Amino acid sequence: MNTWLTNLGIGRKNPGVFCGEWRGGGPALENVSPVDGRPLASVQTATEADCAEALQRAHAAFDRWRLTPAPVRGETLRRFGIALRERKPDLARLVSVETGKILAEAEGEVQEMIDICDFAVGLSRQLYGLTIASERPKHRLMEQWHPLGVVGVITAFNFPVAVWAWNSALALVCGDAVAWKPSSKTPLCSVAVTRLAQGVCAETGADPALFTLLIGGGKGVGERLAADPKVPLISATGSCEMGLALARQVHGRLGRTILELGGNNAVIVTPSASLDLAVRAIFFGAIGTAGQRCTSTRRVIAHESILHDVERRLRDAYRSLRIGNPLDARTTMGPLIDVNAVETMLQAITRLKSEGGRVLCGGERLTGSEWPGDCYVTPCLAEVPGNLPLVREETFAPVLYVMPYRQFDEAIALNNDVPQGLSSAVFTNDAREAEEFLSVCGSDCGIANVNVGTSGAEIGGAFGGEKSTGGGRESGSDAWKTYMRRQTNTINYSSELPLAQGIRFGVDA
Ligand code: UN1
Repeated sequence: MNTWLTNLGIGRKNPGVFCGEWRGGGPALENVSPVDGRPLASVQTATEADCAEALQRAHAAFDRWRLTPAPVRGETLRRFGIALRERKPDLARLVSVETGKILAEAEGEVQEMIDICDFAVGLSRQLYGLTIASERPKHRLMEQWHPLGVVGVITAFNFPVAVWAWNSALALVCGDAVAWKPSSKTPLCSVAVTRLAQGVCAETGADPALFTLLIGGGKGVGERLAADPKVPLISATGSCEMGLALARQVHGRLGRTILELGGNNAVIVTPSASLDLAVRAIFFGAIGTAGQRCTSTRRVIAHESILHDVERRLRDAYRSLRIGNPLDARTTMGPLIDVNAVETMLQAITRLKSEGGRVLCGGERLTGSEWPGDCYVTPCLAEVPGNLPLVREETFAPVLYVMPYRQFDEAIALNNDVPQGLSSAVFTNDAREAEEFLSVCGSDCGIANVNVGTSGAEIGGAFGGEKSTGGGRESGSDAWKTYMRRQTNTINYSSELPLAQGIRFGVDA
């Protein structure tokens, strides 16, 4: 085993369930790296008995944790942030090897975890409720925020640690316990992060079962969490299909969800835009994480007068791109997550041609000793006349569609005319266009940027999208409120019992 893996507590065989102790009696998951197709390590999945025991311990941990003052809870997150800073290089390496994203982006992902820990520490002293003017004399009306319970967090392969951290850091300072079901494509990242958390709990005295981990091979663990009435909130990241099935189950028992599902993110490039900035942002948005971010740029809506210029610049950038081992500092794009992802991409390109799209470059599988393991592709740049049926779908791969517009209204309509509503951007130096894009009749997405690309959001803002993206908000701003229950309190310190709305009831009416 490599030392950097042993430093993270990863062995050849790993238990995949943590609830204060490590266990996992289910079948082993053999994890293969997309970097070279070689097995990394195996992880023992959760059985039904493991899930039951782990959730029971998480509930017991919650019962005590909710009584711990929030700023004291914050101390565990502060120490977790320090542990992450210390382990950043090794953890980033693991993220890179397990997902195939380049090291620079993997480091950025670990940095997102550190940032949200810092945010959570501050938040632990700011879980404010309002005091509201009562209409009755000598009455006080106020609201309090109380912890919710055990929160289920289901994460995807593309951000195997950061999205868990957005949810968990907030949930934990809010007084909740977390039960995490990571993607079965990235189990080792979750084991490494949970081991770090376990160490932090040993320092602070927090119950390690607050950081419960349940690795499952198929849908089992997710469905178990979704069906459990004692899990009041499930935060899930993944495809729209997964989110819809999960929502049916959780909402069917009137549970709460935070859904962060598919995106179909467009960049509008106007005639006044700096094409240099626009093309750099599009390039990062479309190629970053090999087009496997939910915020990836999938569509470019360029004014017809500059369309060919934008295409030429993008084609130049695509052609000079270095594809290969994500650990090599010269690499800009690593492999896709697995062979299935490559097949899906190639099928989408075949369909694109049959629907009337034109491939400008790329879209091929790379073979040869430089690209072992069958997961490397060249990113595809294509021109389309508009939102073709395929373009309206999210293909989770580096495929970028460029389409023309004439009037700015038409560009906004194209931006909005897809089922998803996560992220969007306009590149313009025209203040009216920028304001129009951000206005009530502008972009309908949860994220709308001016002269900033669609991906790479900071943790300080609320993150999430509208329509079939699911409507959830995670990370910054006041997203913490979803992890708590709001209680409205009216306190009477008079010797009368006045009723609201001035109602006189029963007495000398
Ligand atoms: C995701 O792809 O699920 O804004 C999250 C971004 C990152 C997070 C992406 N900060 O691109």
